[in-house]
Amino acid sequence: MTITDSKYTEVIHAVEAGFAKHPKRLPSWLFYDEAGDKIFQAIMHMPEYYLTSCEYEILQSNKDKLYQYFSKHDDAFDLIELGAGDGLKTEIILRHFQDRKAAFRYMPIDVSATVLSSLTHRLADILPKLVVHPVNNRYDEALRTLYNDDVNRKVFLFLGANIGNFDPHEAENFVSMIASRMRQGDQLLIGFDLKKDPRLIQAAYDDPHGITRQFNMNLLIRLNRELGATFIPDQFRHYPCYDPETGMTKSYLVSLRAQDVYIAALQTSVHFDRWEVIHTEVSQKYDIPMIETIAAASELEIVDFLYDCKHYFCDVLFKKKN
Ligand code: AVJ
Repeated sequence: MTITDSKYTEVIHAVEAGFAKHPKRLPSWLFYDEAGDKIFQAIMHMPEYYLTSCEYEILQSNKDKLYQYFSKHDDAFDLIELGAGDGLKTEIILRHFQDRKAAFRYMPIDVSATVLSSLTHRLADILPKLVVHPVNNRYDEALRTLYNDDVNRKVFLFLGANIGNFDPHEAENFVSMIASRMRQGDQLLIGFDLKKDPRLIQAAYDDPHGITRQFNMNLLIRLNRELGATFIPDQFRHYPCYDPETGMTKSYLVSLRAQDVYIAALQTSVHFDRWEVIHTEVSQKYDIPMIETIAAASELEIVDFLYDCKHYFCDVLFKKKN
C-alpha cells in the first residue's frame, strides 16, 4: 500500500493529538483506508444498518420532486456533492436528471484522489453523457474555489448521514460555513438519521455479525501498519452506545487490561489503564427541532423534509434566505 507523505503526516499528528486527550480520541476520518472503505461497504449491506436503504428509498421516491426543486426554470446548475464516496445513492438522481435533460454538471468533492478517480471512472462507464468535474480538495478549500470561477447556480448534497460524524454544535458550524458561501437561489440537501427506537439504533452500531466491530478494530490495524504501532486488537473491545436523550451514538474501543503500546512513528509508548477507552466516533441522531436549530443558526430556510415510509431518516432541503 502506498500513502502520500502529507496523509502520513496527518495521521501521525491526529494520533499524537488524539491520544493526548482525556478520554483518548481518534478522528473518524481515520476509518477510511482501503480496508475501512471495504468494511463500510459491508456495513451498508447489513439489514441492521437501516440508514442506507432508507435514504435510497427517499431519493428513489423523490427523484422527480428533487429535479423540480433543483432545475427550477431549466437554467443550468452545478450539483456539488460533499463526500461522494461510491456515489451509489447519488446515481439514482443523476440518472433521473439526465433522463429529464437537466442542464447540470456533477462535481463530487473528496479529499481522497483514489475515491474520486474510481467514482469518475464508474460514472463515465454507466452515464457516459454526464458532465463530471471532480474536485480533489478539503470541503472548505473546495467551496472557496467553486465560487471563484463561475456564475452557475449551485446545489449542494451532503448525504448518507455524514453530518452525524459532527456533534450538533460542530454541525452548526459546518452548515454555517457552507451557508456563508451560498448565494441567493442556491440549495443544500442534507441527509439526517433521526431519533427512533433506541434498540434499533443500538443494533445498527452493534451488529451481531461483528462487521462494525471489525470496522473499529481496523483503526488499530491501520496504526500498526502505518505508524509501526503494536496494538493487539484482541486486547480491546468494541463498544457503541446510543444515548436517547441527546441522540448521540458514541463508539469506543475499551482496553481489556492495563497495557503499554509502543508506536514507532511517535517513538514512544502509550499507556492504557484497564477499562480505559478510546473514543472513535460520533454518530449523531436528530429530531426536527434540532434540524430547525441548525437552519436558524446558519440563516438558511427549510424548503422541505423528505422521509422514508418509516420516518427513520430525513433528507432536508435548505435554501439561502432571500
Ligand atoms: C458514514 C458517518 C454515516 O455514523 O452511521 C457506520 C459510519 N460507523 N457504522 C455512521 C458508521 C459505524 C456512518 N457514517
